Amino acid sequence: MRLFIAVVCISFFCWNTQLLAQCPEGFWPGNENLVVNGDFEQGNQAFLTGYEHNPVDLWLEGYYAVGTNPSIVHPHFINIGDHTTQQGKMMVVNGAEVSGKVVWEQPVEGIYVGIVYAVSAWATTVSSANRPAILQFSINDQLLDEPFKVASYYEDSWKQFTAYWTAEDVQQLTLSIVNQNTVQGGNDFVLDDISFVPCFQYAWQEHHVLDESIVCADASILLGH
Ligand SMILES: [Ca+2]
Ligand SMILES: [Ca+2]
Repeated sequence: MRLFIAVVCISFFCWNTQLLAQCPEGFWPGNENLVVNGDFEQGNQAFLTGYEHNPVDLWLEGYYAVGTNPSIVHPHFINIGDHTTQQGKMMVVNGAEVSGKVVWEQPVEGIYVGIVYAVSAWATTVSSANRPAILQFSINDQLLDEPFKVASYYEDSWKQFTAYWTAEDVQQLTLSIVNQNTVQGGNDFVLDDISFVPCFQYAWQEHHVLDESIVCADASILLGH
C-alpha cells in the first residue's frame, strides 16, 4: 500500500504567527501549544510563581496580578491592553529586587526525546523608568540562551523573546521564566502568550504524520492505494 500524504497548509496558515513560538528555519511546528493558559485568559491559574499575588494593588516589589490593564493595579503603570486581543488578560508584574526569582513556571509533559522545542513569550515594560526587566527562560533550572531585555512599550510595543531547546532524555520538564534585573524601579513588565511547541524536521514528520496530535490541524491527509 502506498501512502500519499498531502499537507495542504503551511505554517503561515496553521499558526497565528503573532502568538506562538517560531521554529528554526527548516523545521515545522507541531500542532499543540504545550503551555496551558499561556494567554492568561483563564485568569490566575495553571502556573506557579515565586511572586506574591495581589489582584488589585502592585505597589510593592515582588507582587503580580492577572488582569486587563496594568494601570488598574499600579498608578504609575501604563494604560495598555493585553497582547492576545488587546482586550484580554495578561500577567502584570512589579519586578522584584531579587535576582533569578521565578516569575512564571509550569510543568510540561508529552516531550518527544530528540526533538527541538521553541519556547517564547511576549513582554513589554509598564514603567516609564528606563531600567527594564531582563527575562530569561529556564528548563529544569538550566538557563536557556541569552537573557532578553524587555522593550519600552512606547518605543517598541510588545516584543517576543524566543529560545530553543532539544529534549535529550526527559519526558517531563519544568519550564520557567526568571527576571535577572534587580533594579527596583523600572523592572516592571507584563507577560502574555507564552508558548512551547515542538519543531519537526520535514523528514521526521513524514514518518510520524499519522499521529494527529503533532500535525497541523488544518492539514489535509490523504491515505490510500
Ligand atoms: Ca492574553
Ligand atoms: Ca519593581
